Amino acid sequence: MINLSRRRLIVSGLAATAAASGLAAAARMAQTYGLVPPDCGGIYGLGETLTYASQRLLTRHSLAREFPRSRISPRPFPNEQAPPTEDFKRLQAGGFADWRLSVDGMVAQPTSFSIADLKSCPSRGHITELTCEEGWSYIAEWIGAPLSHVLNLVGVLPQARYVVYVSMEPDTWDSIDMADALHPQTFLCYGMNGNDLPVPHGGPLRMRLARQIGYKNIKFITHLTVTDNLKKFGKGLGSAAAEAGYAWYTGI
Ligand SMILES: Nc1nc2c(c(=O)[nH]1)N[C@H]1C(S)=C(S)[C@@H](COP(=O)(O)O)O[C@H]1N2
Ligand SMILES: [Mo]
Repeated sequence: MINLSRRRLIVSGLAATAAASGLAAAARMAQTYGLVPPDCGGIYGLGETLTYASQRLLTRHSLAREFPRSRISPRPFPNEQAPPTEDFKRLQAGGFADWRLSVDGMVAQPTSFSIADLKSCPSRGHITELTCEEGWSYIAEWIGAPLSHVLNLVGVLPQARYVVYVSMEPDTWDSIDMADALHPQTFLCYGMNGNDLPVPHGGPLRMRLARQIGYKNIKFITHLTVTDNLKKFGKGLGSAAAEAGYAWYTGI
């Protein structure tokens, strides 16, 4: 763990290096400190690296803005959705009693959780804004089990660096680093505005992280894998979105 003054030094080093000797040298410096995002190889690679590295060094522990209840949007807006698969319809018909979230990878004890199991964990809630990259946003109260709590239950190994989360929706997955995974505003969300999470919003279970943009909040999640290396997943860019040209890290 690096302390704050050291962080400041690295950040000013990154900025000074970017100014004096070009972005490539700054990116090399970020690499030295393990702050290179998995999608850094694309056209925006150097910019991605600088955004991610400076955010991680300066604002790792900051909280996203929370709102009073009076600001909850009267009409939250679920985005367009692929038709549900037969498997999903079967689980929905059973009231999601058979829904399972399996957690594996670099953990001491791979475990599978029902929604009831997750509801019996200490709950965390916040009233925050969900912002879509397409320009709309709304404020809602979200509630769920802190991802940090679930990770503690399964015993994350010390070498772990990322959590990959996979939707029941085909080809829909993403990942976050440990700083976001253990962040107090990151949780496995099963409730919204006082009710169970509605299916259009990802019910029975979605990832909810307040420090990143809407598309990182994957709906219908059934599987988490803890890993030290994102190269092993898909095309190695850290998410299906990154494979489609969107940024892997979308800090707000
Ligand atoms: N499984 C799944 N998760 C998803 C999406 C999706 O299409 N499928 N869309 C993402 C995008 S682009 C946004 S902006 C948010 C929107 O959340 P909402 O539909 O609850 O408003 O969900 C994200 N999670
Ligand atoms: Mo979005």
